[in-house]
Amino acid sequence: MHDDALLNSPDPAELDALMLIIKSFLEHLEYTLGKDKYSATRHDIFNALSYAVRDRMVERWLDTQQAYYNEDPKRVYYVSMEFLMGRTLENSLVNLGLLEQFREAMNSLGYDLDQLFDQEQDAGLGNGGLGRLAACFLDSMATKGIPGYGYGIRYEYGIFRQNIVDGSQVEIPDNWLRYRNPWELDRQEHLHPVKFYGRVVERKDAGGKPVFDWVDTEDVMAMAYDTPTPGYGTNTVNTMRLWTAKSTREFDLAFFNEGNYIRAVEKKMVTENISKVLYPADNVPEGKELRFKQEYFLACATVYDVIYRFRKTHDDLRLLPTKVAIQLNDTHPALCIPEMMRLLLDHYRLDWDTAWEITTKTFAYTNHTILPEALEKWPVWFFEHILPRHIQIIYEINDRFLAEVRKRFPGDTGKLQRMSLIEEHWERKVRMANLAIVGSHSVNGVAALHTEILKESVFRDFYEMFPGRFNNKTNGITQRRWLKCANPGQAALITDVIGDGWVKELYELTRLGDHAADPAFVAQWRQVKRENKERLARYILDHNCVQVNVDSLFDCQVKRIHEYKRQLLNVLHVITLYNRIKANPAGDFVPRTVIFSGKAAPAYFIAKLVIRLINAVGDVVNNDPEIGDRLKVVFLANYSVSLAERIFPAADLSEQISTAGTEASGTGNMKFALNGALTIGTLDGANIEIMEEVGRDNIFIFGMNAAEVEELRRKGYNPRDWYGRNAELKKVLDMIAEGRFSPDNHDLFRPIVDTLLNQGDYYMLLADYASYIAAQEEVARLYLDQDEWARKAILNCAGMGKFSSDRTIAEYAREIWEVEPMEIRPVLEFRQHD
Ligand code: 4GP
Repeated sequence: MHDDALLNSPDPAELDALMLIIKSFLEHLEYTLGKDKYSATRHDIFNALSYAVRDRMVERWLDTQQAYYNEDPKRVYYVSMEFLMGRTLENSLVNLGLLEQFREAMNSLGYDLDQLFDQEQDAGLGNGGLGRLAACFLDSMATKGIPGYGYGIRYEYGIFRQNIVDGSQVEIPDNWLRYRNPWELDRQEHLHPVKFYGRVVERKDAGGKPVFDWVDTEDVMAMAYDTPTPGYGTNTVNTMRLWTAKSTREFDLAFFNEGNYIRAVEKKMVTENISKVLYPADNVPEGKELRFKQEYFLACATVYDVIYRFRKTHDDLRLLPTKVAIQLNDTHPALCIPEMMRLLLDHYRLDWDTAWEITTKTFAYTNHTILPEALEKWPVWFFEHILPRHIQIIYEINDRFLAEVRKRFPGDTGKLQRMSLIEEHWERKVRMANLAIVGSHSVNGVAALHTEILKESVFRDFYEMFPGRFNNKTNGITQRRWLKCANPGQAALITDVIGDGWVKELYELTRLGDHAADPAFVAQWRQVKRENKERLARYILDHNCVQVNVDSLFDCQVKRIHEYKRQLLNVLHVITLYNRIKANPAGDFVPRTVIFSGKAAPAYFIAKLVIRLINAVGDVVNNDPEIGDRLKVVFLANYSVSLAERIFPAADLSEQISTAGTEASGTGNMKFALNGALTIGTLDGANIEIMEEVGRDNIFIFGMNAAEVEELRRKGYNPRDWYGRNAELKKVLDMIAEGRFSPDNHDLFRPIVDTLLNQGDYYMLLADYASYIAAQEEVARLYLDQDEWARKAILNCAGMGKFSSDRTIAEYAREIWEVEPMEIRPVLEFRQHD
């Protein structure tokens, strides 16, 4: 043990605090884990430390829950099929204000805290932007003192691990709970039944009113696991409650009595499958029965819990909307709407109008994508088979709603067809977005442009009918995780000049602008960036065996692999650069390291082929001695929150190059700019608002805007025109098509070129190519002036105030939820917690 630091500590109170931490850690190591210094692994040390941290969180957590119980504020429920939390230890220490104490305590025992952080497995219970947004929102709700809860599913397997084998993505199951999850507490007492299948029997009650009994169901139990979510610089610790599926009985007695023990156990296993695995698709629905059951499982357990909690202190359900706001994170949890109706009608026996008013005043819906293929629709027969009572309720909602539409727009049958909750094609389907809009009092998009597109095209009919329902809430990110923890060098530098107010109020960063002209500050800024790049370069060498030049421009595109995000356009640029160097080997080129990272949905053929192409291009470029370190291409495997935390701080250039009108918002764009990268991007999603904040001179904008994309599509877009007109582009596409990057299989990448030349190039890469290349030339020119580049990077960071999720949450709280922040004071009395 190295206890010198401890012994030298001058302040007795501090010494006490350190001793308590050490005691708590050692007790957990011994009593919780049953280990001593001989048997403890690094992971045991991590777990014991995490328990010691959790203990400190639990005190404030109970205080917070007690205060909610006593003061009965309006509560917010953020319901989401995904929470992409990443790691928890460092963030908790930072939010609790205990980082330095724990660092010192662990140091005195001979442990390096940063190394222990790396022991933690990511909680990867999400695919991408939508799930990560939910995680940032939990941080901001607690920080802003909003009485909030996250409700989701505790998948046993989160998003798959991505390995790259011979250039291709290979998916490995993510068994994240194998080494225990020290942050959660199981709540055996919160066990709610969830029904499936069966049939509905109609009868009359004593007063002659119809009663609907849902009978002969197969039931699954939903069991709660709670994770405390602490705010920064407050006593508030909120709850994320995740449901896990348990069979109703340990054994199915019918089988058991027949002596069929194995069948009995099998049945139990099948039931528990519901919470087994996260569906790994981003921005597209998975039309599988199991996914449908997962969505209902979440809806049913959550609505039950919300009403149960409300009824602990209230009898009159009509008051529910004054005490409860439920935000639906996309349509995935939209079954909450008919589920609440079912409880209010069938269980609490309210009349339809009262139940409907309570429901619509309680729910609000956020849309996260306008890709038409991404709007969820479930076959009516799934409902008839699995949720027979819910489809009756949905029909009734629809009948009443369409009657209103008819009244407002007489004779407009097109409108009726488009707005109906039921799509009447050969397979009848329930349109979940229509259900979510009709059943909510608020519908929001996640960036200004996105909301305009919702109002003007995707949901135009609904906007005409309910103009007041639509509103925008531009996304944000938490600066605690994405700057303070991820980039301690830059965070410290900023704090040196403007103080640390930015950690709670990101608009404070505006004051950084004054320092952009200070040469000493610019030099320090460049130094921090360089150290971050060195760190990433070491990671790349360790994981990809590629030595990159830290003086080169780190050009990064990290996000899910999707055609609309156009990683392929970036590859076309890389090959263009390669050709230019090859054509002029003695020329002067600004050296670049192009970094890609991201997962493709396992069934998404073209996206996986793009990963292969990136790696294949890397093989050629990285091993060409004539190219040297002027160009390198690396694909970092297994993009995750913790890998993102390494990449953002080291980036010079942020690639946000989706076809205008396709990316709802993006949040990676914000993380990059906050970490001092310049953006090259289209006028899409939140890029537009980033441009407004940082100034047109400090961002590289290229390509068509959303209106121009529409216009070209209307006129008729022929990608071959662009191919024929641009010799460099033609050469690049020919090289891919002819197998220049796949010498052993010449046709390997032909499908990629086919999507562009023979299948219409839906995302219009070819139309934007020339403008993209020109913008990249401008990037390279600016990079030659390192001080000027750094100055612009500082101005980017200074302009990020708007993009804190604290601002976003404050807007939701004020404009949608109508909840007030609440201060939590420590209480000492016996804590009562639900
Ligand atoms: C994503 C959007 O693609 C992204 O633009 C947005 O920033 C994010 O949601 C958060 O709002 N959508 C998804 C999805 O992740 O699965 O639909």
